[in-house]
Amino acid sequence: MGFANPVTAGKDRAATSDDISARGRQMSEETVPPTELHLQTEEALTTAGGVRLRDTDHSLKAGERGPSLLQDHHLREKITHFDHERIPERVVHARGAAAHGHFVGYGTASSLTCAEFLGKDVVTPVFVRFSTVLGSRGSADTVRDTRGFATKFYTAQGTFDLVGNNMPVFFIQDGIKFPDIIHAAKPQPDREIPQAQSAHDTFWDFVSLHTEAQHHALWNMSDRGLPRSYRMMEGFGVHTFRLVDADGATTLAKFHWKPRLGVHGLLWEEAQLLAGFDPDFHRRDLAAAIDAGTFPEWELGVQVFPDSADQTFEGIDLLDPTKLVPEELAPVQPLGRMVLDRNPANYFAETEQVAFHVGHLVPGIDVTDDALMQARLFSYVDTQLTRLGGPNFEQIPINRPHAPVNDLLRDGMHQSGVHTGIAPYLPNSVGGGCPFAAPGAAPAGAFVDVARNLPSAPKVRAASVSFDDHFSQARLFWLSLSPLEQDHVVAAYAFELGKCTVPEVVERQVACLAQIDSVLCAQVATRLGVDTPDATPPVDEVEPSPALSMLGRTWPVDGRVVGVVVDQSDPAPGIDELCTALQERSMIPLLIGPTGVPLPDGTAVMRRLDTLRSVELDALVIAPGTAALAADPLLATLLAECFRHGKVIATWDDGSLPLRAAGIDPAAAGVALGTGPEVADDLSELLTVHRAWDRLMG
Ligand code: HDE
Repeated sequence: MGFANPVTAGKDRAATSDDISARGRQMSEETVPPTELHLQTEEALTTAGGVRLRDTDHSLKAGERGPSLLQDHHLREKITHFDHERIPERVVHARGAAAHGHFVGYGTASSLTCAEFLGKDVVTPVFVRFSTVLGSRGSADTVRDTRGFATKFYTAQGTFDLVGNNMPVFFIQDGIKFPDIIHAAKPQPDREIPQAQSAHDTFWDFVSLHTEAQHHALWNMSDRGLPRSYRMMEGFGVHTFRLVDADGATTLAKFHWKPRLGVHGLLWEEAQLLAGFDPDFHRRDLAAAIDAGTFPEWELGVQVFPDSADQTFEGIDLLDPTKLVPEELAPVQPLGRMVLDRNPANYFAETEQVAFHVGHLVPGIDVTDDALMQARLFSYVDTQLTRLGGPNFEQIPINRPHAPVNDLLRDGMHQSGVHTGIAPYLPNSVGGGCPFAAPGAAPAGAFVDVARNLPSAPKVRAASVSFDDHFSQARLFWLSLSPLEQDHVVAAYAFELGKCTVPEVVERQVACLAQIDSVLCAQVATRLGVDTPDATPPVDEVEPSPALSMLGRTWPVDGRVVGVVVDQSDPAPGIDELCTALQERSMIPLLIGPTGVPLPDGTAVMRRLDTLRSVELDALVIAPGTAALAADPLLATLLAECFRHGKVIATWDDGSLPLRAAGIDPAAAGVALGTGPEVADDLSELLTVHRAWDRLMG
């Protein structure tokens, strides 16, 4: 009699008890137990101790009607394990999604750093976790927030973690303020409201009092706070790092990730709708793009600056993480390319248990004295002790270095290594003196902390006067945005401050806006119905940095989702050709119909008009044969939303009838009327700028 596993039984044949016994013998003969447990590949259900189970559906009871017996060790094991399935979520960045991939160096960094993974054609596996900052694990993806962009490079010289964000500046100049900004931004402690957003009194109370946060807050109010996709975000190391070349010469550097697909945002209304319609929008988008083979890609680059005694560049203090260096002053030099091409197999094991640490540095990359970075060097190990249950979190598979590990760390909670030898200390003689510290610095040798002379200075709790300027770069960012992006910023401030209930907080923040720009301040104040204050002292003039605007360039359309509306009752020819044309251009067609019935050729219709909103799409095509849908209010809503959100809309033949019925001008910007499925060409051309911006500008 075989073990009837309902999952596999129908596919092949049920395993026989002989098969299972043979496998059991084989496993017991293996000297090392398998490391990948519970793959659901074995036929027989077992306890955690590997003993086969006959029944996991009924407790052991005194008679069929109970009561249950304390003796039931299987019940207790199952429930106890379940009771402890959750681990503490991250204090910040709890909500995330991740992917595996690889990084290939261009070899362009050799004059800057001896880090081997940046060498020409060196391929390094990576794991990247993207995240929001404020929300809990179950919060929505599309909230207005900073996004984390953390990359683990499993290099041959050990693990390097670049734990950055999608914005180049940070709220605070010194890590000692981190608990304050996070307490202010997280839900208010009395009622734990609001979830995952900064639109509340305590956040604006803090940033209006602690004005070094104004620059980062402005980035949050811009479209950067609402990424269209993780695939379409820039990444920034934020801090200035110190690179060390093979001769020990040093350079200061800021890391940048540039997405191949460009930087794009959602509209605020889209983000809000998505929080209800698809709270997993970014998570799903990343996984779906990888499944579809349209692998997300970024180029890693650096801005470099001389390692001068004062650590400033063009008057910008490089140790102040609330400041960026405009690319016009220091261009980003490409170092290599990263591709994400594999989704995690298990969210908990990989995405949840991954532990990044800014102290994971490799030879050739060192930190600077930035007081924000210095505090992070402490925090990232400390936090894992609670979150991952002790000091052995580096042994969890996703965290294991790919370089050989030969440390002297022993024992502790969740130790999974079986260390041999009797001398886990140095110096020793009974262990042959092993392991030896590597002689000399990289490349042949070890990581060596860069020796720097410290200025003679008193021990103080203070910041340098160069940190006192809190507004000029916020102004620089504001002036660098296009008028449409500026409109979005005004609307964002008006929304957020409109949610505040304490008038003094609103007034103080509006006064801060006056220090950034009088137009910004006046527009927000007018919307809020409060007075417009003057800037005191008057604002300084600054040069804008056009590179900071997200508009004005064209980008590949890979992985863009194009809805194709069809009517299964009367499908016209050409739908197939259209979908093929979209796929050939690396876009993802999503067939939408009034019902879930497949097309006559068996092609599945993935969405019904009553289960879809425009927010899921980047563009919409109305195929021919849909004239009968012209009166369908659901299609009218879909079209109106697509139009209002500046989405590209295309039709051919009588596909334009629903468009006209919805009152949309076929001559409007971003609308393509074709004569056949070749309309995919016009559509992809229009999509290269992301949206029909002219339509949105009215
Ligand atoms: Fe973090 N940060 N952070 N942070 N951070 C964490 O580490 C912290 C800062 C960033 O996907 C925590 O493992 C302090 C700047 C990302 O797992 C924690 C300070 C930047 C992630 C922590 C900062 C970041 C974290 C939470 C001020 C951008 C998610 C759980 C000194 C350059 C990583 C954890 C992931 C996560 C502390 C400032 C980015 C608590 C104390 C600046 C992307 O250790």
